[in-house]
Amino acid sequence: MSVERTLSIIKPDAVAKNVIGDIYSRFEKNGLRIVAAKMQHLSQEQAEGFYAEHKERGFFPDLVAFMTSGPVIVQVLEGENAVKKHRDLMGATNPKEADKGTIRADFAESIDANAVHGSDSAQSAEREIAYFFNDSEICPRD
Ligand code: RTP
Ligand code: MG
Repeated sequence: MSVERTLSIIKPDAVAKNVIGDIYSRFEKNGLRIVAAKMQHLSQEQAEGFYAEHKERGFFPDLVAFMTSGPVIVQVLEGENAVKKHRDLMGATNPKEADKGTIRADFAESIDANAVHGSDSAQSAEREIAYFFNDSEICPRD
């Protein structure tokens, strides 16, 4: 197994619900370390750039409006198989389809307001981490 990094976002709905600590606790209990973190209210340009891969999709305007509707917490998680482990903890995109005990099953209301984002591959993680953090803002842990 390899130690990887992945980019995680706690979306505006979960920040508003005051469940940041619960979500962080799930990461830590499952062997993921937070090696960078910040709270930010994304601008329209930041949200559009981050989700650029979806810009031709019908849901894109709603996605950007939602992601700019309130502050988010962005973090880099580090651990063995971090990309997949994090996606497994998140659950399916649509909370109605998410497995019991996942973050989206427990906290998400809808496919739009679905509590968290996670990189979907090592390649996406590299791009997404660089989108939000400089090297000097990432603090690897032993
Ligand atoms: P994310 O990127 O936020 O971690 O979510 P994901 O990989 O599970 O899903 P993705 O396909 O990348 O879609 C990004 C976000 O767009 C919204 N979405 N809406 N109405 C729809 O059919 C639809 N499909 C996707 C979701 O909020 C999803 O998280
Ligand atoms: Mg995605």
